[in-house]
Amino acid sequence: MRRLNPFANIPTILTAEEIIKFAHNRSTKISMKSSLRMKKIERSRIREVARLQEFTKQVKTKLSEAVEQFPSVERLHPFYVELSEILVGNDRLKQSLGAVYNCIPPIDDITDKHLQAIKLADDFRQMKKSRSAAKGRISSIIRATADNLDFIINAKNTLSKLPGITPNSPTIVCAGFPNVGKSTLVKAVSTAEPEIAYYPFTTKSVIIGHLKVDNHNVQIVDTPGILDRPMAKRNEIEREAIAALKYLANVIIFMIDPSETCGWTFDQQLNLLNEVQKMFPINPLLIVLNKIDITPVEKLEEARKKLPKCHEIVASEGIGVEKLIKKAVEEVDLTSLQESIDEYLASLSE
Ligand SMILES: Nc1nc2c(ncn2[C@@H]2O[C@H](COP(=O)(O)OP(=O)(O)O)[C@@H](O)[C@H]2O)c(=O)[nH]1
Ligand SMILES: [Mg+2]
Repeated sequence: MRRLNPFANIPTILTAEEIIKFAHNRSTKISMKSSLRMKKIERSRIREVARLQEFTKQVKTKLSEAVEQFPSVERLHPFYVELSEILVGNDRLKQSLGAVYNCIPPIDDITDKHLQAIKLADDFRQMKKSRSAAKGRISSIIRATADNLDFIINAKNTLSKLPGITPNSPTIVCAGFPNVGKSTLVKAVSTAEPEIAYYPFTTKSVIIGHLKVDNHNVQIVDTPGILDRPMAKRNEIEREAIAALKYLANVIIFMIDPSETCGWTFDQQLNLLNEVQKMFPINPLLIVLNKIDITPVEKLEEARKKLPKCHEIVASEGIGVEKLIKKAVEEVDLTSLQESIDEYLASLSE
């Protein structure tokens, strides 16, 4: 199964000073095995040329790796595009990547000119001077783009912590107030070890459970601190981060605790349900009454009256959960999910 946080496997990106130091170390380690019959000055020339070439090669490799190994925004799953926009800003990111890449042609120019000078020089001191002048000028170019490299490094660090999603699996997202039983449900149905991942603007981690329904790998995502309190208490950025879940949730399970032992009244829970429905108008949503084992009959009757189409479970006992998950997966339009995945994968290999 292909798990996908497109930012998770970017190799280390070096800062400007690290690149300079790394390339310098490599270039000074170069020792040329030249024939002893050769004149000393020619041996020096070969060595100076090789050192400058090595310096340039290492610098260029580090710069282009930073850019090329960073996934391009156009090819990201919309879930990550949205989060990358909120967390780092896609325009600024593109700008920084472009700026780093644009350092390469002038570095080539400087290298060519100074290699020429080394080739024409007629004493050792002149050669050495040309080599260090080239390194100095190249280092200045890299230092001038230090902010861009720092920006890319920070972006990588932030984005690599996002949850890895499997784009070809139906994804169920759990919502509802704290203590209604969301984590209990996720634990009850997950067969593989759940993953724990960071989600922006919450202090808690999201938990992604994995299970199999018929032949499908299904993910179930518990989002503590995200879809568990009224939106009025959120700032704009938090709301956007929550809205990004619309790309992830093929179906939402909204859990209600009619026993009210969670500490929230039934009506408060209905209000949150309304908000979540407004926030995710497109995503299919199942309403679930949990803890019906400890809900007084009259409260249960009232809940059923107000929510005639809801499902009923006892998450802590695993009662009704299998049927619920089956229903949830039925809500997912698997054909169109497969089509959008095919499209997405095709765009990756373009
Ligand atoms: N009686 C009863 N307790 C439950 C049920 N499901 C969850 N709980 C309990 O409710 C509490 C909160 O559950 P939890 O899954 O942590 O809620 P979350 O905050 O929504 O993730 C825990 O003490 C659970 O054991 C249930 O179906 N019946
Ligand atoms: Mg929980």
